[in-house]
Amino acid sequence: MSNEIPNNVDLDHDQQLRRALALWHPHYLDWWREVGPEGFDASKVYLRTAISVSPEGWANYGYVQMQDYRWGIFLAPEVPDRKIGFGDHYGEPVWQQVPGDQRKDLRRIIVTQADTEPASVEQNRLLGQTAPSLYDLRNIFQLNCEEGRHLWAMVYLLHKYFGRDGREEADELLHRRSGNPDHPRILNAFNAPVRNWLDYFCFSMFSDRDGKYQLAALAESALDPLSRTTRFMLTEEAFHMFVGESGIQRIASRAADLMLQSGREDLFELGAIPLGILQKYINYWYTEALDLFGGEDSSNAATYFAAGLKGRFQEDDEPEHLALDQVYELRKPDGSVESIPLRRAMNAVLRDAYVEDCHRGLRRWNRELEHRKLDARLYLPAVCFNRKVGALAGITSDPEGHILPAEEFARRRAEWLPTEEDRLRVAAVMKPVYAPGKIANWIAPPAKGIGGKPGLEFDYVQFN
Ligand code: BYC
Ligand code: FE
Ligand code: FE
Repeated sequence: MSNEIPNNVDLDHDQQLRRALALWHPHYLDWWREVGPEGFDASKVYLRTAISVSPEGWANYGYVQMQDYRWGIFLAPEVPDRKIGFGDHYGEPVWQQVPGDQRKDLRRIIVTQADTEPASVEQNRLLGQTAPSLYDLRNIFQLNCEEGRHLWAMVYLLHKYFGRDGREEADELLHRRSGNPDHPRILNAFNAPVRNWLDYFCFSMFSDRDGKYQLAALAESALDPLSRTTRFMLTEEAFHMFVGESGIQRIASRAADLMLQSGREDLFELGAIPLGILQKYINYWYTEALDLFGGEDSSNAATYFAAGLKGRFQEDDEPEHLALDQVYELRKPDGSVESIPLRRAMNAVLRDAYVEDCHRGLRRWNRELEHRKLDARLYLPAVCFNRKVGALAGITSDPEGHILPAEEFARRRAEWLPTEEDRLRVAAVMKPVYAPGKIANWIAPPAKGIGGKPGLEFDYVQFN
């Protein structure tokens, strides 16, 4: 089996796990065929496959038909003598098995994380039909395969540590469907349609970055196998965020060039994307991602922190690890401040780290505009804008965070968030470009290629 499924969990000697996987694997492949990337079954894609956790095992590039991708199970190397880093069990040895009283919460966290992985593949399903270049086409397929592998990583935990319940959850993960009203994915943003490449780049920038922060919080977990599997997933996540961040940067850079050349702002007429439209997509996906952190005041978050299940981003850097007798001050747009006991505010604490990280990306995009001496700037909306989950849900405000009467918000919504007309105009410029050396008009070429290959002059995908 280890020939088929690359792993460092000694699959060959784990009969129980082999049995569970032998039943699940064919269903996974059915799921991939049904809702994975559409229309490229016969194509060969220049992909990277993880075959071990060492740096060499990583740089494994070659042409693969996606359904033959070798999805594997990898844990980051064990940290000897690792101790629990926060919460009520601070300083105790980490757990190699799931304690009975933590079973329910751990299962829920793992299932929630797991559910996002196949959801994202389903959301991207049709994008191969309109890729701006072979480079971009290859990258989306790389992300799809790795999100598939992330599902494997979580299913490994369910199969290995949660017995029959775990096997049932693993089956359910292949039955829910993104956007299906009867059987939706668990978190809102993973049911939102990703209709075009602007959605997709924003999704990779903002939703995959939520992935980075959630995985980092789980990498702190007292459950050592969860910590090790999420730590390895994080090494893959870096590329996902790169795809999103550099994708938006390339769109901004192309828009800036065309604005300078033409002296116009409505770039749709030139077959490209106006900055104002890019901004609306940023507003939408950024605020969807803020909702992914859950409520600012959350008893679940407090329970997870106390029990040692989910820590803060880089918990080691915190001055202390109990988070007792402290408060988090949540600023509301009406000027009021809500004091939340720190443990209950862990979702907000994690979200704040995330927001800071997003601003780093924003500064890079704006540098493209500054360099060209354009006055226009992109921005990230206030955290109270367009929220559906948590303490700020339902507040109507403009992107700067000024409260508006609900009617005014409804009237002006189209200034700030994508409309059906915007989507149609975006769709109209997104014609596929599938020839080496060529790229669509609405995006700048990548700064460099993949695996030492050139950015554009390489057939990253071979059609058969
Ligand atoms: N949508 O106490 P609350 C990734 C529910 S992305 C719908 O405020 P809590 C990836 C919640 O379940 C990373 N429902 O928050 C990216 C609860 O329900 P009940 C994904 C939501 O429990 C791109 C209620 O509201 N990883 O990997 O602390 C491509 C009150 O909840 C939402 C994780 O999320 C929502 N947005 O939940 C591929 C890590 N938010 O109990 C992959 C695992 C909350 O009232 N998840 N609810 O029925 C968790 O750690 C936590 O469950 C949450 C916050 C972060 C989701
Ligand atoms: Fe993932
Ligand atoms: Fe990802």
